[in-house]
Amino acid sequence: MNLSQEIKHQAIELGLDLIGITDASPIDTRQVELLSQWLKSGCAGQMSYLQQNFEKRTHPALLLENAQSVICVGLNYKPPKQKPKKPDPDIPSGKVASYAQYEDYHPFIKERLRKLTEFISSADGRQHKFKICVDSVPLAERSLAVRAGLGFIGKNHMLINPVLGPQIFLGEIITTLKLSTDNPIIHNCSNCDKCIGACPTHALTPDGQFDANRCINYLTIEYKDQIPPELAKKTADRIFGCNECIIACPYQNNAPVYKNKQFKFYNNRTWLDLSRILNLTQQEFDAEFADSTIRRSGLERMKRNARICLDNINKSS
Ligand code: B12
Repeated sequence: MNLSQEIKHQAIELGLDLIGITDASPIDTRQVELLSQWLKSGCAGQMSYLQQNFEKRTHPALLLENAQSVICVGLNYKPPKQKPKKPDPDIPSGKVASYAQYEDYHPFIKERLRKLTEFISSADGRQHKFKICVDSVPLAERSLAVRAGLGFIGKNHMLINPVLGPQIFLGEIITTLKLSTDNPIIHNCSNCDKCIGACPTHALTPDGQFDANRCINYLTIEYKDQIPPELAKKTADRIFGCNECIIACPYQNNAPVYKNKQFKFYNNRTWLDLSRILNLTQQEFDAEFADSTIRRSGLERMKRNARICLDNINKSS
């Protein structure tokens, strides 16, 4: 086994589901252009942090001097089949998107990537530098994952692996170590456009655009103000995030459920009791969601979302 093969073997041993390697060159100019146009057109809404560090986002070597390779990994987060049923209909509840039904994926993946860097250092026996990235580092993660052969970009804008589907978290190790690289998978959605039809707010459009301002994930998690009434109506009983463009994807139907049982799935995070959320104190919220991505939206936004869900539920009954 050469070193790249050993690293791949070790990543799977550590409980990651996908691994591929690409070089540390900038992302394709067409994709740089796509990102730039997307930002200029206002599709990022209030996510002003995306405007910062544009050069770094598109060029991994600007995040680590002398970077040679990027090791890209994926963690399957398709939830278990026996999902808990919606609680008692007399207890109004809000739905949580599948990605947030688990413990926070950021520290989980980072810890495995840290162990992988230790393995690489001991296997290679030389001093190399590493930078671990999971979501929050300014880096075009999907573009690099495509280049490393982890999957293709679907019409729902997700990185889709033909076997594991779209419910995959991404992480990377940028390193000064030169490794042999993988080839991209040649694949696309063909004439399927189920995700576009499934988006409740038309955030995805047939011409391939994605407007975050209309995406329920953005509105319920990132958006700081009152959600415009016509979009608030469409969030229905979703209190945190939305899954529609993902569950509409045929690759999702055939994908296996998550394999790494160390990645903690919470039955009680699939639906949240809305009146309970409205009555939580800051201390209770912090304690309950300390290890959850739900923490990101903050208590005030969760209460705003809960009020919208209650309003929608009352109107529909
Ligand atoms: C901002 C952001 C969001 C925003 C905007 C989403 C979006 N579609 O851009 C909001 C809050 C709405 C969001 C929602 C979600 N997100 Co988010 N998000 C990000 C973040 C931080 C930046 C993404 C970004 O730069 N967007 C701008 C657009 C223009 O860039 P892009 O989508 O990455 O697209 C590039 C490639 O797709 C490529 N490309 C486009 N077309 C093609 C075609 C071909 C052939 C090729 C080769 C490449 C290519 O070019 C684009 C420009 O570089 C990344 C983490 C990161 N650092 O990258 C996570 C990330 C994309 N999100 C993730 C997840 C899980 C989600 C959600 C499922 C749950 C959630 N967190 O709310 C939803 C899914 C919504 C959706 N359908 O995209 C995962 C995606 C994993 C995957 N399998 O794709 C990431 C990678 C985080 C992670 N580390 O796992 N997210």
